[in-house]
Amino acid sequence: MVTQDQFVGCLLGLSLGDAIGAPFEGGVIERFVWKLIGKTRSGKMRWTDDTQMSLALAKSLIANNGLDPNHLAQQFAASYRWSRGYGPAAAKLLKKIKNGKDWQQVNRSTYPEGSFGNGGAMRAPIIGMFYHQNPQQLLKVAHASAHITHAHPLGIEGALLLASATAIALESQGSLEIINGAAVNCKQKPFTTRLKIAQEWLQNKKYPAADEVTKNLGNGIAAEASCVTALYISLRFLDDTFENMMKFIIECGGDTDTIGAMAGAIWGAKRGAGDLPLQYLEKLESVDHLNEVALSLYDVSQKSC
Ligand code: AR6
Ligand code: MG
Repeated sequence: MVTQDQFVGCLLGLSLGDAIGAPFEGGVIERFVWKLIGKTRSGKMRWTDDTQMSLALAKSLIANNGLDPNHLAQQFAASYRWSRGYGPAAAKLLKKIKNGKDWQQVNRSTYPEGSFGNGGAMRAPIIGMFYHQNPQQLLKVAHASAHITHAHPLGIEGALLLASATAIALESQGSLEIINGAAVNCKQKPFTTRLKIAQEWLQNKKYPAADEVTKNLGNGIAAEASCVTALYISLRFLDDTFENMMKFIIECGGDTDTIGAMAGAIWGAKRGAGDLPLQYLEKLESVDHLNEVALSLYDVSQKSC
C-alpha cells in the first residue's frame, strides 16, 4: 500500500536534492550567481527550476484530475522565473508561451528535433507518483508531459525512465527490481548501454568511485548523461542516508541539482518523508507548501487513477 508519507517523501526528496545540489552546479559564474540568490530573505535554501516545474506539473494534474497539455504548458510559462536557473532553451520556449505562442508551435523552435536536456525527466517523478497504479497511462502521460518542452526522443526517454522508476520505488521494491523494471521502457542506445553498466554494478554489489560513475554514466545536462546516473545513485544509497547520497552526487559533479532532484525523488518515494534529514528540511524553502501539494496529489491520484 503506497502511503501519503511516500508521496511527501518523493516531492520533498526532489526539492531537497535540488536545493542541496544547486550551489555546486555549473562553472564559476553559475556558482557565483547562486551565492547571491541561493537563499531566501529568511535564509532558507532556495530550489531551482527542477522543483518549480515539478510543482507546476503537480498542480496541473490536481486541477485537471490528470494531464491537460495546454493547461500544463500555461502553468510552466506562468511559473517561469529566471532566478530559478532554467536551461537556456527551456527559458526561451517558456517566454514564447508566456507571450501568447502555442506550445506546439514553439517546442521545436530552438532545435528541430526538440531539446534533449534533462528538463523533461527532472519533473517526471510527479507523473510516476500520480499514475503509479496505471503503468500504461504513466508512460503515455510521461511522454506527453516531456513533449511540451523536451520533444527530442532522448529527452522523452529520460522522462519515461524517471517516471517508471519512481512508480516502482513507491511499491517498495528493491534496487534491482526498480532498475530492471524501469529499464524495460528504454530503447535508445545511450540509455540502454548505461543501464547495462548500472545494472551490473548493482547486481554484483560493486561500488565504483565517483569519477568512475561520472566517466561511465555521465553527469551532464543532457538526459542521456544524467538520468541513469541519478537512478543508479539513488539505488546504491537506498539503504544509506540521504546526506551520504548527496555527498556522492556532489563528488560526481556536473549537473548536481538535477541529479540530486531525480535521485532525491526516487530515494524519497521508497523511504518516505520520515527518513529525510530533518536538519536540512528545516532549512528548505516552503516545506509546508510542498507538503500540502504532495498530499493533494495523493488524494486526487487515489480518486482518479
Ligand atoms: N541539440 C543541441 N543541443 C541541445 C539540444 C539539441 N537538440 N537539446 C538540448 N541541448 P534546455 P533543460 C543543450 O535548455 O533540459 C537547468 O539547470 C543546449 O545547450 O532544454 O530544461 C536544469 O535544472 C541546451 O541549452 O534545459 C537542468 O539541470 C541544454 O542542452 C539543465 O539546466 C539544456 O537544454 C537542463 O535543463
Ligand atoms: Mg536546476
